[in-house]
Amino acid sequence: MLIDDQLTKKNYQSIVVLTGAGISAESGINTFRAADGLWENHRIEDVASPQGFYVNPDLVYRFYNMRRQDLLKAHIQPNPAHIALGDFERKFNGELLLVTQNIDDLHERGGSGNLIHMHGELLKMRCQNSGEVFITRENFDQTTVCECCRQSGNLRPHVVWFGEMPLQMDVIYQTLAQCDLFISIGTSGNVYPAAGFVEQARLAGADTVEINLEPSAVNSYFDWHIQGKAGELVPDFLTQLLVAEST
Ligand code: BV8
Repeated sequence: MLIDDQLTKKNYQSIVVLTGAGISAESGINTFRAADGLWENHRIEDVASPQGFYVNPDLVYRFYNMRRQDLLKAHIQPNPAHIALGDFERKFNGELLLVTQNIDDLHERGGSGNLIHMHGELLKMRCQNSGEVFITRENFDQTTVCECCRQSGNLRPHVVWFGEMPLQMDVIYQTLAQCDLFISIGTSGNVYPAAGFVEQARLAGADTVEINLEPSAVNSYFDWHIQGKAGELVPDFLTQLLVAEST
Protein backbone atom coordinates (compact mmCIF):
# COMPACT_ATOMS: atom_id res chain seq x y z
CA MET A 1 0.00 0.00 0.00
CA LEU A 2 1.49 3.28 -1.07
CA ILE A 3 1.03 6.29 1.13
CA ASP A 4 1.91 9.73 -0.07
CA ASP A 5 5.66 10.09 0.63
CA GLN A 6 4.97 13.63 1.86
CA LEU A 7 2.95 12.19 4.70
CA THR A 8 5.77 10.04 5.99
CA LYS A 9 8.47 12.70 5.56
CA LYS A 10 7.46 14.68 8.63
CA ASN A 11 8.56 13.97 12.16
CA TYR A 12 5.15 14.01 13.85
CA GLN A 13 5.12 14.78 17.58
CA SER A 14 1.43 14.61 18.53
CA ILE A 15 -0.97 12.22 16.84
CA VAL A 16 -4.71 11.82 17.47
CA VAL A 17 -6.40 8.70 16.13
CA LEU A 18 -10.22 8.49 15.95
CA THR A 19 -11.82 5.10 15.38
CA GLY A 20 -15.38 4.00 14.65
CA ALA A 21 -17.30 0.78 14.16
CA GLY A 22 -15.39 -0.01 10.95
CA ILE A 23 -12.21 -0.90 12.86
CA SER A 24 -14.10 -3.65 14.71
CA ALA A 25 -15.92 -4.99 11.63
CA GLU A 26 -13.19 -7.54 10.79
CA SER A 27 -13.39 -8.78 14.38
CA GLY A 28 -16.98 -9.79 13.72
CA ILE A 29 -18.81 -6.87 15.35
CA ASN A 30 -21.57 -5.38 13.18
CA THR A 31 -21.16 -1.77 12.15
CA PHE A 32 -24.13 0.52 12.63
CA ARG A 33 -24.93 1.57 9.13
CA ALA A 34 -24.12 -1.55 7.14
CA ALA A 35 -27.07 -3.48 5.70
CA ASP A 36 -26.88 -5.89 8.65
CA GLY A 37 -26.06 -3.08 11.06
CA LEU A 38 -27.22 -2.94 14.63
CA TRP A 39 -29.55 -0.10 13.99
CA GLU A 40 -31.35 -2.05 11.33
CA ASN A 41 -33.10 -4.08 13.96
CA HIS A 42 -34.05 -1.06 15.98
CA ARG A 43 -34.74 2.63 15.46
CA ILE A 44 -31.84 4.62 16.92
CA GLU A 45 -34.16 6.66 19.12
CA ASP A 46 -35.68 3.49 20.58
CA VAL A 47 -32.45 1.94 21.85
CA ALA A 48 -29.79 4.68 22.01
CA SER A 49 -31.51 7.68 23.56
CA PRO A 50 -32.59 8.70 27.08
CA GLN A 51 -36.15 8.96 25.79
CA GLY A 52 -36.03 5.38 24.46
CA PHE A 53 -34.69 4.17 27.82
CA TYR A 54 -37.46 6.02 29.66
CA VAL A 55 -40.23 4.68 27.42
CA ASN A 56 -39.05 1.07 27.20
CA PRO A 57 -36.13 0.32 29.55
CA ASP A 58 -36.47 -3.45 29.09
CA LEU A 59 -35.87 -3.13 25.31
CA VAL A 60 -32.76 -1.04 25.96
CA TYR A 61 -31.41 -3.38 28.67
CA ARG A 62 -31.95 -6.31 26.29
CA PHE A 63 -30.26 -4.46 23.39
CA TYR A 64 -27.08 -3.82 25.41
CA ASN A 65 -27.15 -7.19 27.21
CA MET A 66 -27.24 -8.91 23.78
CA ARG A 67 -24.35 -6.80 22.45
CA ARG A 68 -22.34 -7.44 25.64
CA GLN A 69 -22.78 -11.19 25.42
CA ASP A 70 -21.85 -11.07 21.71
CA LEU A 71 -18.68 -9.10 22.52
CA LEU A 72 -17.64 -11.70 25.12
CA LYS A 73 -17.90 -14.62 22.67
CA ALA A 74 -14.57 -16.43 22.13
CA HIS A 75 -14.41 -15.70 18.40
CA ILE A 76 -14.58 -11.93 18.91
CA GLN A 77 -10.92 -10.91 19.07
CA PRO A 78 -8.86 -7.80 18.31
CA ASN A 79 -7.89 -7.74 14.61
CA PRO A 80 -4.54 -6.61 13.08
CA ALA A 81 -5.69 -2.96 13.08
CA HIS A 82 -6.29 -2.97 16.87
CA ILE A 83 -2.98 -4.75 17.46
CA ALA A 84 -1.04 -2.41 15.16
CA LEU A 85 -2.37 0.59 17.09
CA GLY A 86 -1.29 -1.00 20.38
CA ASP A 87 2.20 -1.69 18.97
CA PHE A 88 2.46 1.82 17.53
CA GLU A 89 1.62 3.38 20.90
CA ARG A 90 4.57 1.53 22.46
CA LYS A 91 7.06 2.35 19.70
CA PHE A 92 6.10 5.93 18.76
CA ASN A 93 8.36 8.53 20.46
CA GLY A 94 5.77 11.33 20.37
CA GLU A 95 2.36 11.71 22.00
CA LEU A 96 -0.48 9.45 20.81
CA LEU A 97 -4.13 9.76 21.89
CA LEU A 98 -6.60 7.15 20.65
CA VAL A 99 -10.23 8.32 20.77
CA THR A 100 -12.78 5.67 19.95
CA GLN A 101 -16.51 5.96 19.30
CA ASN A 102 -16.74 2.22 19.89
CA ILE A 103 -18.02 0.77 23.14
CA ASP A 104 -16.26 -2.59 22.70
CA ASP A 105 -12.98 -3.40 24.51
CA LEU A 106 -11.00 -4.52 21.45
CA HIS A 107 -8.57 -1.57 21.58
CA GLU A 108 -7.64 -2.45 25.18
CA ARG A 109 -7.28 -6.11 24.23
CA GLY A 110 -5.19 -5.04 21.22
CA GLY A 111 -2.72 -3.30 23.55
CA SER A 112 -3.82 0.35 23.46
CA GLY A 113 -3.55 2.22 26.76
CA ASN A 114 -3.87 5.96 26.13
CA LEU A 115 -7.48 5.57 25.07
CA ILE A 116 -10.70 7.54 25.47
CA HIS A 117 -14.07 5.84 24.95
CA MET A 118 -15.96 9.03 24.11
CA HIS A 119 -19.28 7.14 23.79
CA GLY A 120 -18.79 4.98 26.85
CA GLU A 121 -18.16 1.26 27.33
CA LEU A 122 -20.36 -1.81 26.89
CA LEU A 123 -18.63 -3.63 29.79
CA LYS A 124 -19.58 -0.90 32.29
CA MET A 125 -22.83 0.17 33.96
CA ARG A 126 -23.58 3.38 35.87
CA CYS A 127 -25.78 4.13 38.88
CA GLN A 128 -28.06 7.03 37.94
CA ASN A 129 -28.36 7.96 41.61
CA SER A 130 -24.72 7.99 42.76
CA GLY A 131 -23.03 8.32 39.34
CA GLU A 132 -20.74 5.44 40.29
CA VAL A 133 -19.50 3.28 37.37
CA PHE A 134 -19.09 -0.50 37.72
CA ILE A 135 -17.47 -3.05 35.41
CA THR A 136 -19.93 -5.73 34.32
CA ARG A 137 -19.67 -8.77 32.04
CA GLU A 138 -23.13 -9.97 33.06
CA ASN A 139 -26.62 -9.01 31.96
CA PHE A 140 -28.33 -6.46 34.16
CA ASP A 141 -31.71 -4.72 34.19
CA GLN A 142 -33.95 -2.67 36.42
CA THR A 143 -34.13 -5.49 38.96
CA THR A 144 -30.34 -5.45 39.46
CA VAL A 145 -29.26 -3.95 42.81
CA CYS A 146 -26.36 -1.47 42.68
CA GLU A 147 -23.58 -1.78 45.29
CA CYS A 148 -23.71 1.94 46.10
CA CYS A 149 -27.41 2.43 46.89
CA ARG A 150 -28.27 -1.18 47.73
CA GLN A 151 -31.49 -0.93 45.76
CA SER A 152 -32.69 -1.89 42.28
CA GLY A 153 -33.80 0.36 39.42
CA ASN A 154 -30.83 2.78 39.33
CA LEU A 155 -28.48 1.06 36.90
CA ARG A 156 -28.08 1.97 33.18
CA PRO A 157 -25.50 1.13 30.52
CA HIS A 158 -22.41 3.37 30.85
CA VAL A 159 -22.94 4.42 27.25
CA VAL A 160 -23.44 7.90 25.71
CA TRP A 161 -26.82 8.05 23.96
CA PHE A 162 -27.93 10.52 21.31
CA GLY A 163 -28.56 13.87 22.94
CA GLU A 164 -26.09 13.12 25.76
CA MET A 165 -22.66 14.71 26.25
CA PRO A 166 -19.78 12.51 25.05
CA LEU A 167 -17.08 11.77 27.63
CA GLN A 168 -13.79 13.66 28.17
CA MET A 169 -14.54 16.22 25.46
CA ASP A 170 -12.28 18.79 27.17
CA VAL A 171 -9.27 16.46 26.93
CA ILE A 172 -10.14 15.57 23.33
CA TYR A 173 -10.48 19.19 22.20
CA GLN A 174 -7.27 20.21 24.05
CA THR A 175 -5.35 17.39 22.34
CA LEU A 176 -6.80 18.13 18.92
CA ALA A 177 -5.78 21.80 19.33
CA GLN A 178 -2.10 20.83 19.49
CA CYS A 179 -1.88 17.73 17.29
CA ASP A 180 0.16 17.62 14.05
CA LEU A 181 -1.40 14.45 12.61
CA PHE A 182 -5.04 13.29 12.76
CA ILE A 183 -5.90 9.78 11.57
CA SER A 184 -9.54 8.66 11.24
CA ILE A 185 -10.14 4.92 10.90
CA GLY A 186 -13.41 3.09 10.19
CA THR A 187 -16.03 5.76 10.75
CA SER A 188 -18.79 7.03 8.46
CA GLY A 189 -18.51 10.57 9.80
CA ASN A 190 -22.24 10.76 10.51
CA VAL A 191 -22.20 11.32 14.26
CA TYR A 192 -21.13 14.56 15.90
CA PRO A 193 -19.14 15.87 17.66
CA ALA A 194 -16.74 13.05 16.56
CA ALA A 195 -17.33 13.82 12.88
CA GLY A 196 -16.17 17.39 13.50
CA PHE A 197 -12.77 16.42 14.96
CA VAL A 198 -11.07 16.58 11.56
CA GLU A 199 -12.00 20.26 11.31
CA GLN A 200 -10.52 20.91 14.77
CA ALA A 201 -7.33 19.14 13.70
CA ARG A 202 -7.11 21.17 10.50
CA LEU A 203 -7.52 24.38 12.50
CA ALA A 204 -4.50 23.26 14.53
CA GLY A 205 -2.53 22.88 11.29
CA ALA A 206 -2.44 19.07 11.46
CA ASP A 207 -2.13 16.76 8.49
CA THR A 208 -5.27 14.63 8.21
CA VAL A 209 -5.68 11.06 6.94
CA GLU A 210 -8.85 8.99 6.50
CA ILE A 211 -8.57 5.20 6.36
CA ASN A 212 -11.99 3.78 5.53
CA LEU A 213 -13.78 1.21 3.38
CA GLU A 214 -15.53 4.05 1.57
CA PRO A 215 -15.36 7.86 1.62
CA SER A 216 -16.98 9.12 4.83
CA ALA A 217 -19.46 11.98 5.06
CA VAL A 218 -16.57 14.28 6.02
CA ASN A 219 -14.15 12.85 3.47
CA SER A 220 -13.56 16.25 1.84
CA TYR A 221 -11.93 17.60 5.02
CA PHE A 222 -9.04 15.11 4.80
CA ASP A 223 -5.68 15.71 3.09
CA TRP A 224 -5.16 12.04 2.35
CA HIS A 225 -7.50 9.07 1.84
CA ILE A 226 -6.57 5.43 2.05
CA GLN A 227 -9.49 3.28 0.98
CA GLY A 228 -9.92 -0.31 2.09
CA LYS A 229 -10.13 -2.57 5.12
CA ALA A 230 -8.56 -1.36 8.36
CA GLY A 231 -7.17 -4.81 9.21
CA GLU A 232 -5.26 -4.82 5.93
CA LEU A 233 -4.21 -1.15 5.70
CA VAL A 234 -3.51 0.06 9.25
CA PRO A 235 -0.53 -2.22 10.09
CA ASP A 236 1.40 -1.17 6.95
CA PHE A 237 0.46 2.48 7.35
CA LEU A 238 1.67 2.65 10.95
CA THR A 239 4.86 0.71 10.12
CA GLN A 240 5.68 3.23 7.37
CA LEU A 241 4.97 6.06 9.79
CA LEU A 242 7.40 4.58 12.34
CA VAL A 243 10.07 4.09 9.67
CA ALA A 244 9.71 7.74 8.65
CA GLU A 245 9.93 8.78 12.32
CA SER A 246 13.18 6.85 12.78
CA THR A 247 14.93 8.20 9.66
C1 BV8 B 1 -24.08 15.49 21.39
C2 BV8 B 1 -22.97 4.72 21.80
C3 BV8 B 1 -24.02 17.64 22.44
C4 BV8 B 1 -24.26 3.98 21.81
C5 BV8 B 1 -23.25 6.31 19.99
C6 BV8 B 1 -26.70 17.83 13.59
C7 BV8 B 1 -25.43 18.35 13.65
C8 BV8 B 1 -24.58 18.07 14.72
C9 BV8 B 1 -25.00 17.20 15.73
C10 BV8 B 1 -26.25 16.68 15.66
C11 BV8 B 1 -27.12 16.99 14.62
N1 BV8 B 1 -28.27 16.34 14.85
C12 BV8 B 1 -28.17 15.63 15.99
C13 BV8 B 1 -26.96 15.83 16.49
C14 BV8 B 1 -26.39 15.26 17.68
C15 BV8 B 1 -26.10 13.78 17.53
C16 BV8 B 1 -25.73 13.35 16.13
O1 BV8 B 1 -24.61 13.53 15.69
N2 BV8 B 1 -26.71 12.74 15.44
C17 BV8 B 1 -26.44 12.27 14.10
C18 BV8 B 1 -27.27 11.02 13.85
C19 BV8 B 1 -26.75 13.38 13.13
N3 BV8 B 1 -24.98 13.56 18.39
C20 BV8 B 1 -25.20 13.38 19.69
O2 BV8 B 1 -26.27 13.34 20.21
C21 BV8 B 1 -23.94 13.26 20.55
N4 BV8 B 1 -24.03 14.19 21.63
O3 BV8 B 1 -24.12 15.99 20.29
O4 BV8 B 1 -24.08 16.23 22.58
C22 BV8 B 1 -22.62 18.06 22.26
C23 BV8 B 1 -22.25 18.74 21.08
C24 BV8 B 1 -20.95 19.12 20.93
C25 BV8 B 1 -20.00 18.84 21.91
C26 BV8 B 1 -20.38 18.16 23.04
C27 BV8 B 1 -21.69 17.75 23.22
C28 BV8 B 1 -23.82 11.88 21.14
C29 BV8 B 1 -23.68 10.85 20.05
C30 BV8 B 1 -23.31 9.50 20.67
C31 BV8 B 1 -24.33 8.46 20.32
N5 BV8 B 1 -23.85 7.16 20.76
N6 BV8 B 1 -22.71 5.17 20.45
C32 BV8 B 1 -24.12 2.62 21.20
O5 BV8 B 1 -23.06 2.26 20.67
O6 BV8 B 1 -25.13 1.89 21.30
S1 BV8 B 1 -23.08 6.67 18.37
C33 BV8 B 1 -22.68 5.24 17.55
O7 BV8 B 1 -22.99 5.46 16.21
C34 BV8 B 1 -21.19 4.97 17.59
O8 BV8 B 1 -20.60 5.26 18.81
C35 BV8 B 1 -20.67 5.81 16.48
O9 BV8 B 1 -20.35 7.09 16.92
C36 BV8 B 1 -21.87 5.89 15.59
C37 BV8 B 1 -21.66 4.94 14.44
O10 BV8 B 1 -20.77 5.57 13.64
P1 BV8 B 1 -19.52 4.79 13.06
O11 BV8 B 1 -18.66 4.34 14.17
O12 BV8 B 1 -18.95 5.68 12.05
O13 BV8 B 1 -20.14 3.49 12.41
P2 BV8 B 1 -20.90 3.40 11.00
O14 BV8 B 1 -21.51 2.06 10.91
O15 BV8 B 1 -21.75 4.62 10.83
O16 BV8 B 1 -19.71 3.52 9.95
C38 BV8 B 1 -18.72 2.52 9.90
C39 BV8 B 1 -17.76 2.95 8.81
O17 BV8 B 1 -16.71 1.97 8.73
C40 BV8 B 1 -18.41 3.00 7.43
O18 BV8 B 1 -18.00 4.20 6.79
C41 BV8 B 1 -17.83 1.78 6.70
O19 BV8 B 1 -17.64 2.04 5.33
C42 BV8 B 1 -16.51 1.61 7.39
N7 BV8 B 1 -16.04 0.22 7.43
C43 BV8 B 1 -16.78 -0.92 7.50
N8 BV8 B 1 -15.94 -1.98 7.55
C44 BV8 B 1 -14.66 -1.49 7.52
C45 BV8 B 1 -14.73 -0.09 7.44
N9 BV8 B 1 -13.64 0.69 7.39
C46 BV8 B 1 -12.44 0.07 7.41
N10 BV8 B 1 -12.29 -1.28 7.50
C47 BV8 B 1 -13.37 -2.08 7.54
N11 BV8 B 1 -13.23 -3.41 7.60
